[in-house]
Amino acid sequence: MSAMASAQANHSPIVVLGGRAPALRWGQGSLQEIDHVPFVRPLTKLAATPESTAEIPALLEDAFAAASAPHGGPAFVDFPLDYVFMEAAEPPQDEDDVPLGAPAEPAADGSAVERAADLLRGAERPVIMAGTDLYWGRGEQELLALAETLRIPVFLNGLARGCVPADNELFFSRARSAGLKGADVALVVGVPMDFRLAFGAAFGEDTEIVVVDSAEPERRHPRPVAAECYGSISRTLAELRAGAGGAALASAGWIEELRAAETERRDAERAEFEDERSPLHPMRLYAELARTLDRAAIVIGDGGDFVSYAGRVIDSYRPGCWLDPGPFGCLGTGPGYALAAKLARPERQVVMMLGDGAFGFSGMEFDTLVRHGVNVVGVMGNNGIWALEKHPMEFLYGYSVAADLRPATRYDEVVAALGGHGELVERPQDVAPAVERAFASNVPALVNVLTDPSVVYPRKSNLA
Ligand SMILES: Cc1ncc(C[n+]2csc(CCOP(=O)(O)OP(=O)(O)O)c2C)c(N)n1
Ligand SMILES: [Mg+2]
Repeated sequence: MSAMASAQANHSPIVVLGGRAPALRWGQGSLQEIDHVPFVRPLTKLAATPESTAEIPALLEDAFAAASAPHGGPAFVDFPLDYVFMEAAEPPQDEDDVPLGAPAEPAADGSAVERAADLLRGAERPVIMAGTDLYWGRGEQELLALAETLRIPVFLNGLARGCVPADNELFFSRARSAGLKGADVALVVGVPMDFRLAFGAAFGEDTEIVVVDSAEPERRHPRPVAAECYGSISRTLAELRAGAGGAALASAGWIEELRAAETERRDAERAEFEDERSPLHPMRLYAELARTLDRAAIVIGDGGDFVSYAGRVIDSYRPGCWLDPGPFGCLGTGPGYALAAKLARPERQVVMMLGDGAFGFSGMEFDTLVRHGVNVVGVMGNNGIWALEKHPMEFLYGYSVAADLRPATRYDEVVAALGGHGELVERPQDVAPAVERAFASNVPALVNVLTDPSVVYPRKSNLA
């Protein structure tokens, strides 16, 4: 159910198949006789049980269609044991069937797109803030074309990270608050104005908001918006590019201003990247790690503050290269994501950034990785605490409860005992060589890096 809730919040199209006590004996007390459907219904776009063997194929087609229609999400079907062992005729094949996972997407309303294009044409401080549905809508090429043709700075979150390469001159991350606050027109693409965008307050009071998404929003927008374009994201972006004049806006000064802010923030981080302490500052760990990652590395985050740091400083260059728990924020997703990512892209580096707390939720999945020979490298920021819980408690109450783990626990030895490769790292200069050895080990690996529990993450986001 946690996986389904995470998929719901991330708009991940997945179909979950369940077993179920036999229909023939329903109500008589079979083993595990429980109706799953009402439990999972609030988490899914479709949750159903077939009423006969013959119904199974059509119901599964419905489940795949529901899961992949925008906004994507989970669907659930469970199968009564007796129906699975019975037979039914093959249903006739429908010639017009759309292939699974590729529903035809309608175009957005033309007058809304026109209104949006008009706003853009007059913009001098435009920004693009794009998120997860851009990725699912395969809109990255049109986004890049729009940004580069009109000269619009781009900020990305969620699964959209990497849809504009981190070294593109129009990509910004550290300048985000200046960029969103100072924008005259903001294209908000494939991302809801939820807590990650301060419920709309991340933008300036006078910023004109243009919403572009694959489908109507699930929640009301928290502030008035100037235009709403729902339909094929890539088509809308192409139409906006043409409609706004197909040439550079008067944004050169604005881009320069944001680049200066970006550079200033990056320069200010340098001291932390070079921090010499042992146990390590998490930022130093990421600086060291950056030496060993390929451009196409898939980085997965599972943890608290350790992953917040990763989200700030890890650069993505291709779509699908950054996976984190997303807005549902459920710990323990890392090993499952890593297993799937490495199976799908065996030639790529797949690296899991793990908090020691997160390891407690699904660290045993290293056993799964070992048994299936899936060579994922975990890099742990082991600070001996649940920092994201402990530090806020100390700030609010002056003390903390139940947020301490055992200091310097040898999770690397746990992974070695399960048949993987494990290393303990206590000094900054030992990180990169240990990660190199982990990649070379050809088994699932954990580099257990001791990090400083006194480092408090500079948190200011409004979660609630
Ligand atoms: C399943 C689940 N349980 C509890 C939480 C609340 N929670 C958020 S962060 C965190 C601690 C994470 O600790 P760790 O992975 O060590 O990261 P750190 O903050 O220490 O860097 C907890 C318990 C959660 N997000 N998900
Ligand atoms: Mg921790």
